[in-house]
Amino acid sequence: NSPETQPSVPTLEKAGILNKTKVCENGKKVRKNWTPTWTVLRGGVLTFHKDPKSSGGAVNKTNQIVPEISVELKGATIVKATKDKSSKKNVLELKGKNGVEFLLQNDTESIITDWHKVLGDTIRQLEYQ
Ligand code: I3S
Repeated sequence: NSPETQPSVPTLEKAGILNKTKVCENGKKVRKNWTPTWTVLRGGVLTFHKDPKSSGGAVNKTNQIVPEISVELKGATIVKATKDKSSKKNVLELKGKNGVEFLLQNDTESIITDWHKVLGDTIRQLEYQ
C-alpha cells in the first residue's frame, strides 16, 4: 500500500438522531438536558447538530449546518452507561479528552449497539495515529 491509499483519518461514517445530554463539562457535573440530536460521525470527530429549522439552528454561508458541539474521538472512551448514570435504557457514556462527558440514548437497542460498535472501532483506530 502506498501512503496515498492509506486514509489519514478513519473513514467510518454514521449519522442519525440520538437522545443526547451533556453531563460533564471541564470535569464539572452539569444539569442534564436530554434532547433528540442529529449526531454525525465523520473523520474521527463526533458532531451534534441542532435541528436547522429550530431557532438555535445555524447554517453557514455555504449552507452547511453548523455543529452545535464537536467531540474529538482521539483519546475518548465509549462505554455502556451503568444504571446509576440514567434511568433510561440503552445509554452510552462518551468521555472526551477535556473533561467533557455525554450520554447518548435510543429506545431501540440495535441503534445503540451499532453506535457503540462504530464509535469503539473509531476510537481504537485513532489510537494508532
Ligand atoms: O441524573 P438525574 O439528575 O436523575 O437526571 C434526571 C434529571 O436531569 C431530570 O431533570 P431535572 O433536572 O428537571 O430533574 C431529567 O428530566 C431526567 O431525564 C434525568 O434522568 P434520566 O434518568 O432520564 O437520565
